[in-house]
Amino acid sequence: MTATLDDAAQQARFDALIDADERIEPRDWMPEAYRKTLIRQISQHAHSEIIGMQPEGNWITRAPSLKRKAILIAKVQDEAGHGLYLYSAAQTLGISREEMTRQLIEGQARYSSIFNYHTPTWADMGAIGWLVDGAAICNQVPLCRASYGPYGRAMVRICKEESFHQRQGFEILLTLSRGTPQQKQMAQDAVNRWYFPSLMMFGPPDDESPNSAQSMAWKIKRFSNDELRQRFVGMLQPQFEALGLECPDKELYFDEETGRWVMSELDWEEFREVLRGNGEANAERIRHRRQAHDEGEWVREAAAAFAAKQQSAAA
Ligand code: BYC
Repeated sequence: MTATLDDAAQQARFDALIDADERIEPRDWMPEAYRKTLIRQISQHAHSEIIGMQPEGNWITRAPSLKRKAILIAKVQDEAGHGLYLYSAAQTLGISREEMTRQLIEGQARYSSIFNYHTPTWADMGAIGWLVDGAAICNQVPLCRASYGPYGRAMVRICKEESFHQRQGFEILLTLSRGTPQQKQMAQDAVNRWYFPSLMMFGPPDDESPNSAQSMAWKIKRFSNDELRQRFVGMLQPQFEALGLECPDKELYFDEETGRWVMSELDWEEFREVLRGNGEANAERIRHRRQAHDEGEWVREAAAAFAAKQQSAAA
């Protein structure tokens, strides 16, 4: 029936589904701009998961115990899984996995700014789990209700795994904080390095966020960048206390009148530089990803040959 509807009627049906909080599925008609926005956000999200494996992967061989090593391997594997669910969700919109990979390894695609920072100490694994996965959960729980079905459904499982990731990060920091004075200092230093960049994960301030209004109207995003940043800052404060660590933002206070956290100005110039490719680890991340892609070529060839063999055997 959909095929016989003219453009205006199709648009009206799409709008009605969005208004009713129903899901748009791959078979449904959708405006071209909605499709493009989803491909942009979902592919960026997938790339973030895949590039996000690197800062932690860097510590697998150096984790301080067998237990920590096993947990870290499992976490990094989960991130690969998240990348794969998300690439699959993006593929339902008509872009191929090869094209998304090409955009990433040729440096044309965005991925989260946060993965362009180095991880010099073990405490960085704690800070990434607590702050980076914590920010990710805050941003991603509302995405479970995103209007596009395959994206929302992928997010449900991802969020469950992210909760485990966040707790393991918190627990690493708690152990260090209760350890020797040097270990506690190492935890504080890592938190000092990751706190402000993790707040920038939510994206630019609302008045400089060109995509937010339309994405919210389409119910892809449910809250603005600043709203989620506020929520995250509020969530963290009792956790700082439980950890016995200090919040690096010395100017932070809660304004009872407005009901909002007033924080020091984030370094948006640093954010823009990272987005331009000039962060401390941008070049290394892409070089590493390209190398892994090249080295994996024989695996892709073998998998394709095996699939072809199975298909001809079944025919
Ligand atoms: N980094 O209009 P705006 C994880 C770009 S991985 C880089 O507000 P939008 C994990 C933005 O793309 C989780 N770029 O955009 C993995 C846009 O540029 P384009 C990653 C950013 O889309 C491993 C421009 O700035 N999470 O958890 O409405 C280990 C203007 O922004 C960033 C996601 O991907 C940034 N931080 O809102 C551990 C969540 N912020 O595309 C953990 C899904 C903004 O116009 N994505 N930009 O050239 C989203 O929720 C939204 O896309 C954003 C941005 C909130 C990020």
